[in-house]
Amino acid sequence: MTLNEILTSKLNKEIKEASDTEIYFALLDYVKELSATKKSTKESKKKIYYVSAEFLIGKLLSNNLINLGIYDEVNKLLSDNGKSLAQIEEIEPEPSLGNGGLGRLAACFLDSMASLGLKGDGVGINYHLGLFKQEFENNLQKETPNPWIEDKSWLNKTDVSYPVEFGNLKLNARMYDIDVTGYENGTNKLHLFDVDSSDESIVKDGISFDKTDIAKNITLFLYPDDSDELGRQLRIYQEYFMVSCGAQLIIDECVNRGSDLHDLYEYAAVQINDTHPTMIIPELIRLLTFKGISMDEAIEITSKTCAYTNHTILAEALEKWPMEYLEKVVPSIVPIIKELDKRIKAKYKDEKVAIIDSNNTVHMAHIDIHYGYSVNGVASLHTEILKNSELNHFYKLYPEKFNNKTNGITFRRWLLHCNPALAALLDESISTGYRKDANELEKLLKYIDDDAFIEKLLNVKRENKVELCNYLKETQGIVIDPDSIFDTQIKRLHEYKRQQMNALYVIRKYLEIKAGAKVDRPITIIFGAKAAPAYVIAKDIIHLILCLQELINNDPQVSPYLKVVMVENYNVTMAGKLIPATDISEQISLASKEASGTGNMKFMLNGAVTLGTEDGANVEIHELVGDDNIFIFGEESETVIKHYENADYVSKKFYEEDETIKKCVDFITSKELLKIGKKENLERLQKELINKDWFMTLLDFESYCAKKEEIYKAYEDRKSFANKMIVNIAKAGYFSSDRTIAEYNKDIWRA
Ligand code: 26Q
Repeated sequence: MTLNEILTSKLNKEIKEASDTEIYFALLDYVKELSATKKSTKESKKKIYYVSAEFLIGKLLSNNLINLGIYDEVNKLLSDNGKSLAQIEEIEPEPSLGNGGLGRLAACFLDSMASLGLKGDGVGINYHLGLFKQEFENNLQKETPNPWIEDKSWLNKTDVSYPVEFGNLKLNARMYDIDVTGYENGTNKLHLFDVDSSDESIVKDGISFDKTDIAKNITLFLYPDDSDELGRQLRIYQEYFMVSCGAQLIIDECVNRGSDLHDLYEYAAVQINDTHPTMIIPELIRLLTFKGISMDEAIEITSKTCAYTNHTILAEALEKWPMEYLEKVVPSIVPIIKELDKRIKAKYKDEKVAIIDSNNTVHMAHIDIHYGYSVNGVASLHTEILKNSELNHFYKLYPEKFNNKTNGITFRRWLLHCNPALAALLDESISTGYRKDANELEKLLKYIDDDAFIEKLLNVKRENKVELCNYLKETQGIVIDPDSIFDTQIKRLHEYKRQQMNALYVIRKYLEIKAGAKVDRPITIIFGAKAAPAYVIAKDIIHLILCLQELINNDPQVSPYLKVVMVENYNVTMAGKLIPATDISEQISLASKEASGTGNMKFMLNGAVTLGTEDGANVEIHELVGDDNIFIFGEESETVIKHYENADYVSKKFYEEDETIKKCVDFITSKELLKIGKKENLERLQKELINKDWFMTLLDFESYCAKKEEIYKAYEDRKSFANKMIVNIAKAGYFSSDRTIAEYNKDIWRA
């Protein structure tokens, strides 16, 4: 049957006659049927289980069409019938099953495992409402639920179900599967666990709900507000729910494939994505002993099966649970955690490596490190910091376990799908080999100084900017100039990522323009960020940015030269629109704090030039592109770490001694901003910057502003800037998640 015949028969009418929604559901159906037929190019005894509380998969239709090799055909068929695939994509809801980097990484990894033909499935939770949807009201963030599951969706309901026992209740879990299509390869699965008793109607007034009714709420939200005790306990319910189902699934599948469980590690590799799935270690041990295996052997088998990835060194993000919570919520694994702790205490006297500390708090990462066979960081600087400072005590015990796996991104989504114009230019310039082997992008280097190519590349960028302008005008009513510089910072709102530093630059520029300074070319500074609902200062930073947006964009003296855009509800879909249109990629975290970053890689691949600190994977980008093709500023991680050790950074000194800094910080509570914004929020933020500034914004502010002026100036030499874009694209091959996954497989999984 031709594609036309298939769709027509599913629609029961001609494509021309069908609505976009009908076509979306017909395609959904067809993609599911087709993906079920795809077999992997490889066979192996071992299967990888990537266990993660987050899978930020984004919309799937186009991604699947690309991976199945039918994108062009579908696109053409639809446009021949007067329909637009882009329009149809708008109908698909975005599942927001992740917060940011860690969840998006898990999604890229699933894509790469399938694309490399590895047997590797995801295990997670089927959150009905995922992460909240962000709305702006009175220049403040407001959270609302984001339902994404429709009668027909990418989820396939299965008959697989497992009992999960908590202290005070027993739930019956059901498995739902989403197909993960490989690029010209087989299909893997993302297994998402859920309960039939889940009840969205308990959500009232924004995103608040009864936190005690576990049977109804356990799969409602991703990381519910954990500012209170019940929220934290709900997180433990969720985590155990996920890993108990995962462990039961793994054992069932391995037995079906021939394991006698004594050899489980030959059939399964379990990757623990940050500490959230840590309880899979005691749970596997519990289930193995239940099957008659001795405690000693169960511990050994589990240790040879599980590997741990660390994504953060921020103290507040390292999970520690009071023993009394675990006793209440997950009593069946408490004796095992105590046994694991006892064995460590017998071997090592150092309190710092204990699983249960003297306050009776359980350190989840310590379980992973002692009882997993691999510990990896996500960029070289990050891994070095883990080895030499954060986890140094463990590194001394187990140097052989530590390894680095620099993050990566899937080029299927972050180039082929989001930037078809650039992909087409690459196809015609270096042919299509880069689609399978990202290193072939290096062939682009021969176009340096090639005027004809440069013109085409700049045209692609301009077209993408125009497209974004149209989109922002339609959806948010914001008018921006495609000939301005698009300078973009999109990521979760966190003080260490320093959106506040960028906002202070905006103030500085505004004041300069007000004072009569000339700007050669208009600048558009774009932000996109969600703040955790309970993170007060992060929400104050959003408030400041929104107030600046209102002030500046409505000031006729300034807005022709400077515009601020804060996009609402920043998500994967929005990232796909912003990244191809960006000239300057803001990666300005305080050195040592951003484990890796992956947005930095997406921007680079799409021909944006980085303005950044020597942090996370920026360091590796810098090494690859060289000094001329990146704009680096700020103190380096060693200096920063020393400041923390010596506790000698005093932001107030910078505020008092630097006139420009003082002016910019003072402006936060100027009469202009107070007219627009809320005094309480703006004052709180200002005080925080003057009296604490934990992430040293004022320390780097001068060098940031100077570099920003330098990159804006460099932009004016269009040819030389285009050469920088070329080098960035050409060197991005290293950051393909296919490379990352190949390394995980070679060094850790060995599947
Ligand atoms: C922990 C305890 C209690 C409540 C919440 C959490 C929690 C939730 C989410 C801790 C961490 C996260 C997410 C972390 C994350 O996204 N880290 C990012 O991971 C990316 C992929 O490796 C890196 O590129 C980023 O640098 C890192 O910030």
